[in-house]
Amino acid sequence: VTLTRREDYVAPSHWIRSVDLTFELEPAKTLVISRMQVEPNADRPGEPLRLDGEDITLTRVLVNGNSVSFHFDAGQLVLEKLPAEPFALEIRNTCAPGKNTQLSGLYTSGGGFFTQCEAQGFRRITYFADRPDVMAVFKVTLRADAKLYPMLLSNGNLVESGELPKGRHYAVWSDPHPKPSYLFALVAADLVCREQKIRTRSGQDHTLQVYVRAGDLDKTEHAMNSLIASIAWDEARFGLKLDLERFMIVAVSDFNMGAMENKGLNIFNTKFVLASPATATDIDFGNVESVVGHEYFHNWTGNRITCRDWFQLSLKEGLTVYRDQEFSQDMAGVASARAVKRIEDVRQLRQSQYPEDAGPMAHPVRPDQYQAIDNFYTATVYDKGAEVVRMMATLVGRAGFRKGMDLYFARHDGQAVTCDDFAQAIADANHGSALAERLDTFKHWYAQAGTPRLKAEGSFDADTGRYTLTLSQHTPATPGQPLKQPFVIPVAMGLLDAAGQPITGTDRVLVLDTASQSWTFDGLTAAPVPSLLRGFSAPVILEWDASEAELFTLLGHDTDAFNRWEAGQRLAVQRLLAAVRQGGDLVLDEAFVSALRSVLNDPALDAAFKELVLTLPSEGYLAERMAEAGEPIDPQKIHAARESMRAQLARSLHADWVTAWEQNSQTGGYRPDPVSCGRRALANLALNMLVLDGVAHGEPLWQGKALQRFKDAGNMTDRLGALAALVHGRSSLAGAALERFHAMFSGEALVIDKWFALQATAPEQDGQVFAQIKVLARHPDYSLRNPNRARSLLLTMTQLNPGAFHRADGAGYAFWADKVQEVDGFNPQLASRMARALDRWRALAEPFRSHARTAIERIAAKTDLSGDTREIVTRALA
Ligand code: BAL
Ligand code: ZN
Repeated sequence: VTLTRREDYVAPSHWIRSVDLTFELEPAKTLVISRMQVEPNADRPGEPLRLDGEDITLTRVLVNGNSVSFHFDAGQLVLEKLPAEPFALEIRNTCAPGKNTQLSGLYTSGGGFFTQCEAQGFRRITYFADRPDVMAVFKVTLRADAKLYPMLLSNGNLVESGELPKGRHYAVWSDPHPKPSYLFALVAADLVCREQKIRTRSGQDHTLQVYVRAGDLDKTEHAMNSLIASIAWDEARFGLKLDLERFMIVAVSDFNMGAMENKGLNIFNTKFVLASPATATDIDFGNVESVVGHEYFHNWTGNRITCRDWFQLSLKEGLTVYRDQEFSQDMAGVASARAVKRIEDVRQLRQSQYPEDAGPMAHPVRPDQYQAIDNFYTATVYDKGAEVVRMMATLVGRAGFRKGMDLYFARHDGQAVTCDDFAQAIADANHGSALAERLDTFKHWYAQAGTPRLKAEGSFDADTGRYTLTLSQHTPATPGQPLKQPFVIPVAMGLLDAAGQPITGTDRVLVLDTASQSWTFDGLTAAPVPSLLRGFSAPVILEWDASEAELFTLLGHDTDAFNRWEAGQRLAVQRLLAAVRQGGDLVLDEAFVSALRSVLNDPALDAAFKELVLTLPSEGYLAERMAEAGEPIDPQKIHAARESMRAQLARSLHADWVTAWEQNSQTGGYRPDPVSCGRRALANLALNMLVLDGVAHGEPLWQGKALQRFKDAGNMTDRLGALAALVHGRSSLAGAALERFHAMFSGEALVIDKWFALQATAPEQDGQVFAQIKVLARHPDYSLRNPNRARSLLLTMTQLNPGAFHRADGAGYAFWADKVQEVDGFNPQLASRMARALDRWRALAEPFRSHARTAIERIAAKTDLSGDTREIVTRALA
């Protein structure tokens, strides 16, 4: 296994200025002819040209039309004694798309041809300098059977097409924008297309197309609308225009990632394109909007300006996640709906990135080394990377950030650059700003792994009326980084009085850039309640020893919706962890229950916000809080405590849940707008609680109502919500409803994924859920070959159902290890994702810890384990 290091970067020996590719497409053996214009890099004269290639067969190499000597070294094709002047290089090779089960490079899915080249898939198509700093103009000729593959697509513009002998046809595509090989794409398949012509604000005409299988055209309207909205948003917010006449999105059902931003030809996992009210939930509609936006926004942040090397991945991913989050917030509109989106994003960050930062895979936003780059498409690079960009925007202000982006494009359009270049542009456009003044310290966010602990201590001097707030920071060691420098931490805050009213003039953004610092607030008449880290202004863990009274005040009154929600979560976490520690029963206090009741019944609050406040912190989140406190994680005790709290909230708020249901369960004709989505979410939570309580007390009323709702529902959100209430409540009506659901949607792959996932999230009791998951793994509809289907059961269980996965007998881990080994045999990228499930094994209590170690060691013992999965298990055991 070789380690690639950031510090070893050297510019390429040769530039490839243009590529003319011809594909003779056949599943068993596809012929690829690549004609390149190559220019030696004047800074590295006389060096050999090394081309990457993997799982392909070379048949010819010509330099300026003549044969040339070559050899292979470490998987690369090495050409020596090359001309010192620019030259023509022709390579012929074959590949076998029909046998490509890794779904990287050129592969077949559902009888069509598709590609995935990021990060290193292009080398599985032809020999090339497969690195992002080599940017070429591509011309692509596709030749294939006309009946089987009527649509022939590649990047850029269609310049020619026609018939060929023997029932074949061809198409020639030309992309005028130089691009790295990871942005190459082709599609040859039997697809239909939704097309729309638009004229943008600046008066340019474009053709937008969404390509899908014949039966799916009715599920493309939302993706098209999302694309149109994305184009308008990027032009309005950042002045960035669509630079292509034609922009295409293609849906494919076998796909490792969510989607891919290939220039002009985005290829999407069907999960993030297809949406109809009957088959997709509100969450799916939101995801389609954000992923369509994300891939579109890459056209500038990723494609026009790309990464110099893969260590800079967050240059495009962190920035583009930030942009898609801002887009979704702007689409949500009003402040309360924006806050809901922010809470959801933070919940996601803390659920997936915080454990990563605390475990064996901890790495900086800009990693220093990797074995398999595919393993670094992580929550750290994406979601923490987005928080780093958001902090810059906070430090320079909204207008300043726009100026910084303008400068970034002015300086670097058409280049392959680094995270330093980005940060420098934002700072240089904002001289004298809080960012520019401490840019070097700020960049620790790119270099240091680990989640900083931000400690807050307040003291009030009644004699002087002065409140002093002291903030200090500390970041625990992570693998390879024992000592950490202080970060620049923007802390948005304000003070409330004891009645919860904001104290005028106290709203600020404090910037902590040293180990510890104090701020004072004068003229106060009583001790204030601080509201700290508003809007989650930095990706840190806030250690603040708040009193119960302070948290109740914040939950009831803070002007910052994020901190209202956060106060409710803290109150729940304290109670849940106390119950786990005491190993005893959890008895809910009236103060907590009535605070939640007030939120639930507050007519001034949005349903969406109520649903977030009334949803308890996840078992995974609770586990991390325990680990932070240095206590071994006992997933079963956490599960028991959380279930107990759910049952008590179901009982003590019964009348309030009924009211919430009655007020929110009828949302009329389906529209996925924030208000209707919020009402459906709250109605579903209420129904869930009412069924749970009904089953616990042998009352059939709400189980019957849920079944009726399931049958009558006019959209998937309501239908799946009612089914989830029955399944999660362990109602005796659940089994028949599940069968009916399966029969109703047997032809809808994405809905069958939900059917598996729902059962994989059922709250565990006496091992029944795990037993059912094992049965489902043998269901005729189950398959590990399709990534969405594989994830629907396995990743759902390992990520979202700790109660089922973490068993005292270790059977959950053994089952997982078997599946990881099996998947590793044909799709290493998928396997290495699944292999991350026990990253946090060292934080577990016994006997979980020992069983986990055994299971990881069993995976590691597989002799032909892929490099991707080996990196994960090796780090886990290190
Ligand atoms: N670039 C890989 C998929 C994405 O982040 O858009
Ligand atoms: Zn991306």
